[in-house]
Amino acid sequence: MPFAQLVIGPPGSGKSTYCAGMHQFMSAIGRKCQVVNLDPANDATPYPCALDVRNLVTLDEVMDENGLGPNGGIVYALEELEENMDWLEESLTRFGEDYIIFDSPGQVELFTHHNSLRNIVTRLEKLGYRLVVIHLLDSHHLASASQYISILLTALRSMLLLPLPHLNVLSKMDLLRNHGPLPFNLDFYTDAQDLPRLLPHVLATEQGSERFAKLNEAICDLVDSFGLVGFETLAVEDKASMTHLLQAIDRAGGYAFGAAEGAGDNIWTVAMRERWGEAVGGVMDVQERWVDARDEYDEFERVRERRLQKDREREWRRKRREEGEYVDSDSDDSDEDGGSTRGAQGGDAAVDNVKVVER
Ligand SMILES: Nc1nc2c(ncn2[C@@H]2O[C@H](COP(=O)(O)OP(=O)(O)OP(=O)(O)O)[C@@H](O)[C@H]2O)c(=O)[nH]1
Ligand SMILES: [Mg+2]
Repeated sequence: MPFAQLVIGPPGSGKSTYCAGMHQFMSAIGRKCQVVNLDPANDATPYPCALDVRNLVTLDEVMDENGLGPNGGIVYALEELEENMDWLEESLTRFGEDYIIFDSPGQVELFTHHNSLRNIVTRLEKLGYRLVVIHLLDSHHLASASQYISILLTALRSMLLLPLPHLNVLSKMDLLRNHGPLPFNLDFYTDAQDLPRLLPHVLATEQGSERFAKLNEAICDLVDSFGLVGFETLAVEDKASMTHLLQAIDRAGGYAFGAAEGAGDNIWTVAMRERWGEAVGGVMDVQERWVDARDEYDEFERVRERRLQKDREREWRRKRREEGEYVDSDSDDSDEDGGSTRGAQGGDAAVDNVKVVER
């Protein structure tokens, strides 16, 4: 009963980067994981690619042979994959029970109104894969009320097309602050409730939107009253963010309730039982880390990393000396209690002085 994620999202929303980050993260917690590329246009994958759809079909071939452009080519290539599911099924058997992450193309129609991807995941489910859809949507859409309404609809549409556990994820949280202040706190957008409060902002900021006021209101009421859409957040290089997200994924796909020991990720099993993710990565933490106090946190983490690096170097030199090797001394070695002389007056003091809560 292997577990898997299907990573979808519009072009450039961060799918391949996420696959690389999640692969790295899982390797660090000891979970055996493979990334499978289902994007025939992915010329250079940022992760070690365990299986590549381009061994079956490439975008260039499809475009040349059928006189198609890139968008039509990708849809055609996915249809080819659907026709050749035996190839995929056979290739996957060599990964046994390993956790699989499927990277996919960014064509929105594939996960809103085209059947190939749905048929492919249905076949995977029949093979016993327990899939969770990770739908990445760029957080810059929060900066515009009408774009936010649009991504609510995209999320809803793919939830209807792909009937699987589904997590919508606002990606690139670390860049959100660059898009100016938001009229609401982050939890307003992640909870997606009380949406009619957005409407005055659509009217105030988007030219010509009065013509669509009733439509926007109806959409907000629809999403609001069914309570189906919500969002997780992600900054792919932030460990707290990845921890929080993987916990949510494991709960959604059932990994949290079985198989964890079987897959060998004991560190993670302990983390889940002790609910680490609840201490970090809550929505208001994310807002503080990436929106309200980003500079302070960045400085805090820079200085802390420098301090840790110095500690590692000092430890390394100490061990070499114990083994009788000659090692150049470092100015910080003179400090007998292991603290950094320079740091105590400079960088390290900054760690203690930064006015953010250490998480
Ligand atoms: N700052 C920041 N940049 C990110 C993050 N995730 C992705 N990116 C950047 O966003 C750009 C697009 O990322 P990709 O991973 O290629 O996006 P994709 O969804 O796979 O794109 P397509 O395959 O073309 O649909 C790259 O430049 C990434 O480095 C993030 O969390 N933070
Ligand atoms: Mg990609």
